[in-house]
Amino acid sequence: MRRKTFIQQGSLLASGMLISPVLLNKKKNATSKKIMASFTPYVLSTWNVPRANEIAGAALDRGINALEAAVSGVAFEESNLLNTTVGNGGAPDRDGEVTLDACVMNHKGDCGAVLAVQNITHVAALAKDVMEKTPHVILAGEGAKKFALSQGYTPEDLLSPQSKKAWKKWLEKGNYQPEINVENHDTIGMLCSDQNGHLSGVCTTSGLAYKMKGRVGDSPIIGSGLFIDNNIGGAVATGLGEEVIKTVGSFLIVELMRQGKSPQEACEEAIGRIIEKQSGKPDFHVAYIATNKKGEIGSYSIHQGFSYSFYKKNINQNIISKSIY
Ligand code: SD4
Repeated sequence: MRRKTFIQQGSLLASGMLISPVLLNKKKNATSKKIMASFTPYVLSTWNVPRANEIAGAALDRGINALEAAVSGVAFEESNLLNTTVGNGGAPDRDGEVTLDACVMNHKGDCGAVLAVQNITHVAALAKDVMEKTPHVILAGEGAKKFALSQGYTPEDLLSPQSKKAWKKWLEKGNYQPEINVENHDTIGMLCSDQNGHLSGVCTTSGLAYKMKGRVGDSPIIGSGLFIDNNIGGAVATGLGEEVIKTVGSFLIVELMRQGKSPQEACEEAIGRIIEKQSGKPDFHVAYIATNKKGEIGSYSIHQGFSYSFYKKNINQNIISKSIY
């Protein structure tokens, strides 16, 4: 387990489980003071992404809202050329083109998504822009890129030398096999709870390595790769997207929590729904993380090897998930 603690100058807001009324919101011409409770923020992310988690957590501790914090956290990995499953440097499709998928969902139930976008690194921010600046929820392919350029995003060649080399090697055999194992995934799903106790989430990925051109997985599909209901909780998925889509995994988890299951129980049942359709041990991987409004968290995966990152009160941890096999 990797555990990293970092110290920040005593932020009153970041200390304490639930600091009862500390934020005084003075309104113009108002004689009474509006009192708001401040909740301890936290960040829950798929995989071992300490820096992304820290960035989002520190933003939340400064009072940034959950969605802004999540988008800023995942942006670090989207720019990280060494991460071959997210953003710039992500593994390409069979034709050698990097196409990215992302979605966001906030505490109001608003959402935005971009599918199969080329040449734009920060697709989580782009999904947020779709949500906030268009009347739509989803933009795909060329249309998403055109929108990004209209918003001032800089076009980039996303095929890093490292990813190009790996793709060329794959081409030597060129077997199309939708296999997700520990080496070829790291989709970042991030759930943030802010000082108002509002939940938001983000999911960003380059998808399945060497996928068919035009293939889109679960990650940008609201309800599959990500779902938030601010009254109940949130969930996010990683792994073989086809299996997550078939069971509408993240929505399922939130609905199970609505029925009274803990985040852990809900993740386990959602994995169970995938497994019950298989004969024997599947060779693909799926994992979920979830949180509820009480601040409880859970995670479950099909195979060993999945871990999640959890930040709260300046403590950033990487925790090994429970799994069926
Ligand atoms: C997909 N779910 O495109 C993504 C891949 C993934 O970690 O999660 N990788 O199917």
